[in-house]
Amino acid sequence: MYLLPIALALFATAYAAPKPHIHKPPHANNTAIKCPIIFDGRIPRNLTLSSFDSATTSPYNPDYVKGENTTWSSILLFPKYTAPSRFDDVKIHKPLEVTIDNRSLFRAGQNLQVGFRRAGLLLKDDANDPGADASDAGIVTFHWSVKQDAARPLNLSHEYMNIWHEKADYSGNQFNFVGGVVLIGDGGTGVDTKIEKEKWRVQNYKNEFVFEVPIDFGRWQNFAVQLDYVRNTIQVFYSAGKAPLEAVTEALPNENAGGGQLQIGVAKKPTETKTVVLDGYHELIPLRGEGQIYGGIFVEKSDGGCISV
Ligand SMILES: *[C@@H]1O[C@H](CO)[C@@H](O)[C@H](O)[C@H]1NC(C)=O
Ligand SMILES: *[C@@H]1O[C@H](CO)[C@@H](O)[C@H](O)[C@H]1NC(C)=O
Ligand SMILES: *[C@@H]1O[C@H](CO)[C@@H](O)[C@H](O)[C@H]1NC(C)=O
Ligand SMILES: *[C@@H]1O[C@H](CO)[C@@H](O)[C@H](O)[C@H]1NC(C)=O
Ligand SMILES: CC(=O)N[C@H]1CO[C@H](CO)[C@@H](O)[C@@H]1O
Repeated sequence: MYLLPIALALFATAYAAPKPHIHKPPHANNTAIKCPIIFDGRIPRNLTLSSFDSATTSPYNPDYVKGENTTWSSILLFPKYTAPSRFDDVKIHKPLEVTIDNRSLFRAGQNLQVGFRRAGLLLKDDANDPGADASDAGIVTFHWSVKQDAARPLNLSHEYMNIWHEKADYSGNQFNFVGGVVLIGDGGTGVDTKIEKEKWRVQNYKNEFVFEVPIDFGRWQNFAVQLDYVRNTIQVFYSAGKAPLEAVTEALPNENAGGGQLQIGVAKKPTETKTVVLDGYHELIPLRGEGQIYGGIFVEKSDGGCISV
């Protein structure tokens, strides 16, 4: 077992906190989205891969969180045969795939952090400082949809932490969205069985599983996590395919303080590890060899109980 807070803190040193500027929320009501959008991470159809290398054209921060000497245009893909997800407007948006390979490495000082492979998108206007943007106050719902790429499968014998909201001081996360065999030190069993590994799970701030569902290798799976910063609760919503989301937990007690940023992408942890960050086993991943397809990424204002389902 390793000490989780240390592991997470080191994990976070993969990048320095960016200082984005705050825009007015965009407006889009031609989908199932019904509440004011704080951040829109959906991908306009006219974006090219190189759009993600520039802050003027990318919905995401072009500089973080990616391996040394790589560009987003060499990490991302547009899946050719994947229809847009529930909260994407088929006329306007398209899916995006985040990939990892052996370039997905970070350095802390002199040390290469060989324990994990990561490519992580940050919404361009999502400031790290607590209270610096509207996604850290009131009631906020974080939405994303995932689909699996049969040509670039994740190796679910490993733990994948693909979405999380990380506190501004990197001392912990308000929630995580994880797949695969979750390491013992992260609240999992570490047991590599088919049932155990082929699951998505949402973890609360203590890494306790509050929701789990089998990974669907055919359809989109749509997730939403609602944080109530006033009452300090977390509630999870879910659906598969085009179906409306349903609440799959109550509003459960959680520790939501600390601000921070939504992290979106692929973070593959090692097996046979003590530190997660600096040691452990990884097989060699071919160039863009593993991928996670995303759609419908947005953050909405849920004050007064508003939620898009
Ligand atoms: C995509 O289209 C929008 C709306 O027409 C336009 O504002 C934007 O500049 C275009 N982006 C690119 C990268 O062409
Ligand atoms: C990135 O490029 C620098 C300069 O060429 C090189 O020293 C470094 O080893 C490269 N990093 C990786 C992970 O390949
Ligand atoms: C990644 O693997 C390729 C061979 O597939 C190798 O040429 C390259 O040096 C490796 N890069 C790193 C950063 O390990
Ligand atoms: C998947 O990961 C396990 C655990 O690290 C490893 O033993 C296995 O070889 C990997 N599978 C592939 C196809 O790389
Ligand atoms: C982003 C946006 O314009 N949201 C609006 C969508 O429509 C509902 C009412 O149906 C408004 O309350 C939202 O502000």
